[in-house]
Amino acid sequence: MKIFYSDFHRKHYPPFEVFDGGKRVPYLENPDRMDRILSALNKTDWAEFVEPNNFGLDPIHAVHDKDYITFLASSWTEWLDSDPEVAASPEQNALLPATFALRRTPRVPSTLLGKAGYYMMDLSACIVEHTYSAALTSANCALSAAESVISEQSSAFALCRPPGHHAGKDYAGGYCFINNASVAANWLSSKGKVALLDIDYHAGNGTQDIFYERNDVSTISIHGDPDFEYPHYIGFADETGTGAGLGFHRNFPLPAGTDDAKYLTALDEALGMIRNFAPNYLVLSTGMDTFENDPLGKFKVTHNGFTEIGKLIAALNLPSVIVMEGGYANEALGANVVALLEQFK
Ligand code: OKP
Ligand code: ZN
Repeated sequence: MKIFYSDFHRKHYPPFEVFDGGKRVPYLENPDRMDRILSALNKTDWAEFVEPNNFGLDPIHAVHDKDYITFLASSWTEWLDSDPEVAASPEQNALLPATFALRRTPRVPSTLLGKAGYYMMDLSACIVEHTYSAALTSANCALSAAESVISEQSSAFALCRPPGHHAGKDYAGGYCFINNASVAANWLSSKGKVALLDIDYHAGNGTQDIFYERNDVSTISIHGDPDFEYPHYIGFADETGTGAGLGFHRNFPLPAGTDDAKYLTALDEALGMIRNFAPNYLVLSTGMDTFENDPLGKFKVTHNGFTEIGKLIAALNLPSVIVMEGGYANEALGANVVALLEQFK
């Protein structure tokens, strides 16, 4: 299986993030995650690593607001220029706003910090020097995997970092800046009908936002109920799309403690909907944070659970773009990714 990956992600490693309660903690979405996955894949006899191609900005702008992308591109330098303390020790700093656009008005602020609060949904999408380039490279991994799925009509893995599914048309959040899976799904949608299934533990709010009015890309997310879980404001069962997209989005909010059996029941229902939609391609937003030991999750999916999840999804028999999202139990991450991927060989 082709694995699209670039080492460039290492240059995006913010020195901290801010947890609930205002606690500054080490950045959980760290390069070590990739090292664990790489070493597990290297032990298989089927992983073929490929550098991503550069698709330019057009496929990114096709999904994201242009001014938002410009903000990502220019904000770090502006942040350095605006604050001598940041310039004195850039490696200890990150761009984060402390004021947010409450129930967003259409007026885009003119200042850097105004824009930051407008274009960010939380305190975990920290921008540092190479964040924008790393996010572009990550999106190029997803696009390259999509291109390979078209040319080979078989599945490919985009080993993306930073992840993407929380990034909306014009906002960053939850370690995500560019919505890799959505960029790939939108690119694929010119070749056929696309189903985008999100199995990350957190609701794929960005993906929901991007395709909410469309019927050519059907989006489904299975996740911790936003009644108790991040992202808190989106991902509820009654959100099913709007306009032409009505009925083409589905959320499966599940309770804390969801185990293999309960997870597989929900997955089976989601897969039934995908079969009804009869897509030509599948994009799989693959988060491993449903795992029982994940520090950010409250589900109880086991290692064997990921094998079963992989089997059920692979049985759709669709050429699939498998896109890496979250998963923070680093010591188990490699084995869990391999367990799922093996079902798609
Ligand atoms: C990204 B992905 C927890 C705060 C939540 C953000 C979580 C982002 C998850 N105390 N911080 O979907 O894996
Ligand atoms: Zn997640």
